[in-house]
Amino acid sequence: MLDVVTMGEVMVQFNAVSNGPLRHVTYFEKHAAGAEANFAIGITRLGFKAGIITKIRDDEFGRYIINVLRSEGLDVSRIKFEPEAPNGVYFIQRNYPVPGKSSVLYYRKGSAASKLSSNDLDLDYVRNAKLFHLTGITPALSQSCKEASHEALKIASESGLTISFDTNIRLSLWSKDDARLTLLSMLKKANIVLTEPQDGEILFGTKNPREIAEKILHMGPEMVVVKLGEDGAAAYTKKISAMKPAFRVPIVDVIGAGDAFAAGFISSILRGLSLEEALEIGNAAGALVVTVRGDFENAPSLDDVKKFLAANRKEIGDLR
Ligand code: KDG
Repeated sequence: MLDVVTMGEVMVQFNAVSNGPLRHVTYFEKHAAGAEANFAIGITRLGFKAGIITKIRDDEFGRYIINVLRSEGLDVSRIKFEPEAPNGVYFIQRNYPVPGKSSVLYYRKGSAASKLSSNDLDLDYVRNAKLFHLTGITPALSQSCKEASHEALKIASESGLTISFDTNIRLSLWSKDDARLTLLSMLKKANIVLTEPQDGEILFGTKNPREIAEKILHMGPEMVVVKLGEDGAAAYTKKISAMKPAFRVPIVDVIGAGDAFAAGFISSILRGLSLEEALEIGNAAGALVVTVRGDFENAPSLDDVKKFLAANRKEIGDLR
């Protein structure tokens, strides 16, 4: 039985080897990535069993993606093949025009994963897990992906799974209005919501972490985390809140940090750790990921987290 099931697109990522505008980049490094897969790999490395529902085309890139997921220990048995549509790819430009930031250029419209529909959902596969994780990227991919997302959330909620939802609004995939309408209806079903100030502004008209958290807690979820990038992260329940600063590390590529954070935070909550401990472990996972190219390659094991925290002289109790 799986601990975690997620659903989303896994793409081939071409990450610029040198910094600067893509028109001047000659070499790219190949990776497999996607917010939900990054999360699933992150939480697998932290000791949980995870599987992903997606669609890929069975070609060289598709085989590469499956090999990566399988070698990371993910359950790939619910990945379906899509004969017609291509696998999504994207390029990453690093440290330009804002040093310390990366930007993405997608080639994914009409991709194999965007063909995912409710018919591709193995309902028992979802029902039998403990946690279902979704992000705002999957419902943005197509109408059929939006319907499949609603359906998966419904099944997970009716079956009593814990649902974690990362708003992850990508405005190159849909409009602000579509994102707001869709995500507000989805967030109600979640137990743990992860978000960030820019998404809060789109959803609730405020970038203030506490105000965002209050709005979401009012809708039903029990826990809200606001990711604050280089300022760390804050977590809220109706009764308590906590805030932890980010660790200072050399930044190579920030893409994937939020997913690693989510894996670190949620795995810690599943283990029964406190909000402070969960935030610190999430921050550690996010910090490690930004020091290399690729979204999950530096996602830590529990042992690596302990070593990282010890080296960074942060105090933490036993990682249960
Ligand atoms: O969170 C990282 C993702 O944004 C990146 O891997 C690409 O999945 C991706 C997306 O859709 O933006």
